[in-house]
Amino acid sequence: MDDSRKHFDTRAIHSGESPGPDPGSHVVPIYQTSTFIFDNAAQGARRFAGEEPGYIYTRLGNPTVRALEEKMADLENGEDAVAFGSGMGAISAVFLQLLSAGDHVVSIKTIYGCTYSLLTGLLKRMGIEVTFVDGTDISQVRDAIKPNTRVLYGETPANPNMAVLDLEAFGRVGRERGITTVVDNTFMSPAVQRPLDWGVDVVVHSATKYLGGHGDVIGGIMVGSSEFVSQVKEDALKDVGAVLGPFDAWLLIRGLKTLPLRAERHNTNAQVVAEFLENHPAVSRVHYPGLASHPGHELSKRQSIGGFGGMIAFELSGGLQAGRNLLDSVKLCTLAVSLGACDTLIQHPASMTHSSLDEAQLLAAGVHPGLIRLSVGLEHPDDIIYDLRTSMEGA
Ligand code: LCS
Repeated sequence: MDDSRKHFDTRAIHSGESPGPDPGSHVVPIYQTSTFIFDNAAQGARRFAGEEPGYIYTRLGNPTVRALEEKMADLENGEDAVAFGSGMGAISAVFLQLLSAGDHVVSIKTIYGCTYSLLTGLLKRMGIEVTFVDGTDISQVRDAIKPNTRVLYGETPANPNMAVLDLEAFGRVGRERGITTVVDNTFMSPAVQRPLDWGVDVVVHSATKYLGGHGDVIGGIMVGSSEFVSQVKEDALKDVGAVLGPFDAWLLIRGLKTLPLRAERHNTNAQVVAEFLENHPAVSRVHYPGLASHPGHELSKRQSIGGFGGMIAFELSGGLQAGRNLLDSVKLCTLAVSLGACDTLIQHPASMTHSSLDEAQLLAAGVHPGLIRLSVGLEHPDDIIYDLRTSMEGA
């Protein structure tokens, strides 16, 4: 690494924050405008022809959105980034950019419910085929590759069962076979895990989660090579149009400045809560990579930074009904989907985030019907534990 390169915590605050045309602003201004004025007709023509830099129209680029993209490219150690109106906007754009009718995707089997339904619904209808494999066994990824495979898709830790994918091995398989590897880094954020460092080609995010960090914005980000990012901007963003608005970009820039601090607290809180759950008699199984009992613990220790993230999944000995009772009893934890917010969120994947999968698909994807998912927030851990314990014990 270049010695002059600043620490991650410093870059989260300073990257992408160049003053631009308004040198008096301490923070990046919100350029809340749909279009940009040309000095004259010739300049407009030059900008459209790509002969002169400068903004044209916010769907094609906006200074506030650009500041976010520069910050995220830096934090993920990528060459460039492009922002979207949602995580699904980013994921669908990447698939649309990389795939044509007749192509094949190898995806790990446990992924966010809408990514699963995108692959098995819309993309299937467009003539794209998918094979789902158990990503914890990298030989399954390799063996599923066909001559028409164009994308290897992974998510780690997986939503919702926290299965861990070996990023280095995944990137290597892609490189050996000349296939683009794409990894969803939503569950960790670049404060905890940087897939590009392990040889993965493209990172996608639901920026809605840890990047924003406050549960007040929907957004998406894709990070990769400058060449791929400019292709996506030219095709899958410009012509499909899932753009991020300037105000939402500004909220994400603001959130990112405290990502390193928030990640530290999410990590330590989740570790303590996972240990509490593992030792509670009402809990039959805890899925958290920070626990020695997790099959991906050693791997996660190697490929994550400073902890194991804020997401936990667990099963109760009383099964689905006990889980429903818990969701209805909690008082501090918020009963809501999404994750990565300041408060602790609790939800039931089979009937909520992954309800687009039928029972057989859920089982095949490794999602237990009674699984409860917890996004551990920034509250004092004793208060989170108190709420969970009293709710599980029916107090
Ligand atoms: N990738 C992952 C891993 C996700 O968890 C989500 C949303 C997305 C992509 C899509 O991002 P969005 O378009 O919502 O910004 N996950 C959700 C969840 O687990 N609960 O609610 C949404």
